Amino acid sequence: MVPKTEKIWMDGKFVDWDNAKVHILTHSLHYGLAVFEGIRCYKTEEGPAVFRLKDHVERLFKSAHIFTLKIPFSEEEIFEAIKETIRVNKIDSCYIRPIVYVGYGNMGLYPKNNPIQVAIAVWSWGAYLGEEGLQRGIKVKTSSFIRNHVNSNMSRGKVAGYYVNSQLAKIEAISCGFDEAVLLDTEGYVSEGSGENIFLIRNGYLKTTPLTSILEGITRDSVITIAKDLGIDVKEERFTRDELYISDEAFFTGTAAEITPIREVDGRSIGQGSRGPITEKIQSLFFDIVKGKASKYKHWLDYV
Ligand code: PPE
Repeated sequence: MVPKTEKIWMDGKFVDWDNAKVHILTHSLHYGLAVFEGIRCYKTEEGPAVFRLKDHVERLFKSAHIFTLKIPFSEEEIFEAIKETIRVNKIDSCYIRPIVYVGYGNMGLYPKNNPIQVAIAVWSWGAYLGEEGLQRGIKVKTSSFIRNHVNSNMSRGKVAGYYVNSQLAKIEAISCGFDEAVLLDTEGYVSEGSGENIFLIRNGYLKTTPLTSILEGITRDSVITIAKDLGIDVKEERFTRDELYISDEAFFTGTAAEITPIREVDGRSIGQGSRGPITEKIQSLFFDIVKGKASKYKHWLDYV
């Protein structure tokens, strides 16, 4: 169960957690058109700080733009509402879920006459793929489900409907005894995890999927920056599943997943079959950054 907090922001007002309800004929619930964000706020010595808040709010508005949803608030209003939701709930580390959805009104596939509504919830969310996964790495299965074609679902938009494909992959992976799925794109190259971007490391350089069939991850972008700062070469190039099999190290990135090492893919161990040294170095700097311990990256933090 999601651990409750006190209040949820709904269309400009705070509502008690238990009363944060919508009508059963809410359009998005039936047809999957809702854009959302996943953001984390970390406890730091100077109080709670949100990681790359501006970038997340911008992506929310870009997602809405792609799907022609007109958000009835400005970017500044959503930015402030997120910070206010954290303050009101007196929480110093949390996951933040803003969602823009098509409300109750007409049914049928033309959403343009329905109200566009916005909600922001926060709750405490620990390691997405387990604390042990962060330390030791996880077991991944190449999914039998293919990532949506670039002209099917608009991968640049973080839209609810995108995640039906992800859930098919995740359910299959778990039922086969794995921790997570990696999906291939329509041409057979590696795209991303069900809710994460993916990186591999070979001969000291980092490789990650180019921004074609994947979500433009903010953690992915952070890792590229961190790696370059550490003097590690980064290639944004497509790669095959067998390149993953013979990589020295691999990891997933995402707001929820943070930086989760991959220790096995389809029954083949990756490197030593545990978290690799370069992954550990990047992961450790990432956690220092989000916890406000790396002054060079303070501009990525927004104090609540
Ligand atoms: N790809 C997908 C498909 C994805 O859902 C995410 C985030 C990413 C890449 C990484 O993006 P970023 O968070 O900007 O680094 N997935 C979100 C939803 C997870 C969930 O289960 O809900 C997240 O990590 O918040």
